[in-house]
Amino acid sequence: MTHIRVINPNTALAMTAAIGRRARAVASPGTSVTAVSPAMGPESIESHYDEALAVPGVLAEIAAGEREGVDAYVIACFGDPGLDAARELATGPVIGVAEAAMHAATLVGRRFSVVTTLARTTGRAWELAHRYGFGAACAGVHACDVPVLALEEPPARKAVIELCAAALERDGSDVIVLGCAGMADFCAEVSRVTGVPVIEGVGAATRFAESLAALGLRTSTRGEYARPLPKRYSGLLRDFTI
Ligand code: 2AL
Repeated sequence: MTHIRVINPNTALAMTAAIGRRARAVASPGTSVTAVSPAMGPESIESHYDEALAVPGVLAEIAAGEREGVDAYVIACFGDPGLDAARELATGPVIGVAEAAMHAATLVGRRFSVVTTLARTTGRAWELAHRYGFGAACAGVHACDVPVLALEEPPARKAVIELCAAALERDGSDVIVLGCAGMADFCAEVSRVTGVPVIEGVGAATRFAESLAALGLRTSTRGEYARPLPKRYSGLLRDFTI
């Protein structure tokens, strides 16, 4: 059995449960999925401040997963918070949902449009597209201006669907990437309405994580992703001492 831990970096437990349901719905029969939220951190992530302060909780969950023998991890927030640091700590692969969604999008189309939450998060999505090598494939990043925790309310779904249709027209794109882990449930409906492949990163990252684990592939420890050097951490971070 391959054990994949899906970490929702925010502390909204209803969202963690929905993310877990989505990951389990796509996982292979030989994969067990546990979905967790950090014990500390912001209830939603929609600024650089939120993102920075979500990372210690994410790393604590990676450390806990290592003690339990988890095989691979998914970081289920579209900013991929703490991804590099998580790779330094984890033995098995760690996949971010933005990274997974953008990779998947370029396997099924030529150019993708990202539809995300608040306008202030679009810069981060662009930054990640460039970082992962998809600057040319990313045709646009569009904000529906619905905060993360309001995505569960009925008007949000309509706003996201309408924006996805408009984004395809405006960008001349052929694939939609949903830019928030809280949109995972929207995937089938957006696909039905728009007629194009719609990628939500939780499912894509879960499948990539189990594929890598099945192939026996781990993060390279040669160079940048080697284990962090032991040193003293003080104050509130003293428990992070390696
Ligand atoms: C996210 C996400 O995926 N989870 C969260 O709290 N914020 N991303 C976003 N663009 O708002």
